[in-house]
Amino acid sequence: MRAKTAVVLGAQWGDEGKGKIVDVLSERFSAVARYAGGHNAGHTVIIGGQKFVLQLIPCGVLRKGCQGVIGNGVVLDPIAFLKEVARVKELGVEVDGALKVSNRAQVILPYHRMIELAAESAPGRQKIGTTSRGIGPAYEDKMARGGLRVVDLLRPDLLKTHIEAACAEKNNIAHALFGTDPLDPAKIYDEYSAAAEQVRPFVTDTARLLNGILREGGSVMFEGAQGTMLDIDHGTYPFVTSSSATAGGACIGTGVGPTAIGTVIAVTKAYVTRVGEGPFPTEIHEPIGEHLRARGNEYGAVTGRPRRVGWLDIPLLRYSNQVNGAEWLVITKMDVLDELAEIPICVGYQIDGKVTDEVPADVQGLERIKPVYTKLKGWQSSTEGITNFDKLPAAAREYLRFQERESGAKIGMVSTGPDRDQTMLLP
Ligand code: 2SA
Ligand code: MG
Repeated sequence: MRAKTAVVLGAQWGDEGKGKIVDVLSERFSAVARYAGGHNAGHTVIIGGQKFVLQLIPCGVLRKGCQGVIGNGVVLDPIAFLKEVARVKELGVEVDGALKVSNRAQVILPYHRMIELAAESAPGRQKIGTTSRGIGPAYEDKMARGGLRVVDLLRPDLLKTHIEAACAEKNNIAHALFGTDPLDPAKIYDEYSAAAEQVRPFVTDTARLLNGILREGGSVMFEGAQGTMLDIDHGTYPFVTSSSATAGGACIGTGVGPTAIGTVIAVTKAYVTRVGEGPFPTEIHEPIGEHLRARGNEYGAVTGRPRRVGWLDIPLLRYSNQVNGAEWLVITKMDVLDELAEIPICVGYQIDGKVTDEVPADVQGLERIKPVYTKLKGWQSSTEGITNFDKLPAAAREYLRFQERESGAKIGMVSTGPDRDQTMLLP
């Protein structure tokens, strides 16, 4: 992990504990950049008992002297952004100058949320179980070349005509398709032109900034949001988010070229969770799932939704390592398994009688998977806060080494609790 740049991302469906890991590693980096997603993310960091839940702001800003960047691949809700800035300032974090927003990032506007809410509840539409933040519709506009970028948010004349034209179109669509009441463009303009002035000091060409930092010998960490299986291309489509959560997204979403990527670190829970709809091969339907949910506090950091819980899935982890080119794994929430006598791990997929480790591309295929489990011995003692690998119970060490052998990536770090200090490096 000594490369000058590292991508830190989720290997599963998000909530792997990236926030904490980015925070721990940020000590070694001059800058931390978010490259995808928006305020649908919920990155939790606990420092000295104080809890920070960051949605848009990269976790690196919590470390004094670390430059935070919101890259062009992010969709930015200016109102949510300003609220979050105010919130972290209140907690004593220095933000001015330490946080920059890409002038090429896309802007989320109120009609994005309106359309998402309507579409999610419309009969005949596929319900994804989204976070209702307008993320999907904002990326739709980006790809359709009809979006508003931060650079244009800052030009009142452009902002006005954009909002008027967009409202005329979106109000019509939303009304025709979903019977939704129209939004008032004048009201939106007043609110967003005022917000734009407050966002202005943060805005810059962040690709230029990041490449400059690298040229001068500095180091950059790319902070992923959501997870590999929620990636728009590589995830369990259509039950995915609308951005490139995988490692390739770091280049696209920041304007730093692939030759500058030093290493990729995939964060994975010692088990698996997913929130929202969609296939989940190792999902637990027995009461033990409820135990893990409660023990691991598996509720959405942003929406409070209960997360679905499942056993560690090796084919999925291998798939994630492949798609991301991940060399390193970080295992989080080990301690949540402390009470179990034995721990099932999925080592293969049985589909229509045949065992494979290929992850099907289609939802139907994913839903036909019968996981092939192997059972490892539990350790039934507390691992919470242990910071030395040799002090872990033998069965816990074997659980980790098994993941390493089976997934083909090296475990660099294990987290044994939410605090910064509850972290161990592996020999
Ligand atoms: P969206 O809103 O368009 O991105 O939703 C599409 C799918 O992506 C999932 N998704 C997430 N899954 C896990 N964690 C996320 N962030 C928050 C958290 C979520 C929360 O950290 O807990 O508080 O509920 C996140 N963001 C998006 C989403 O569930 C859909 O399946
Ligand atoms: Mg989260």
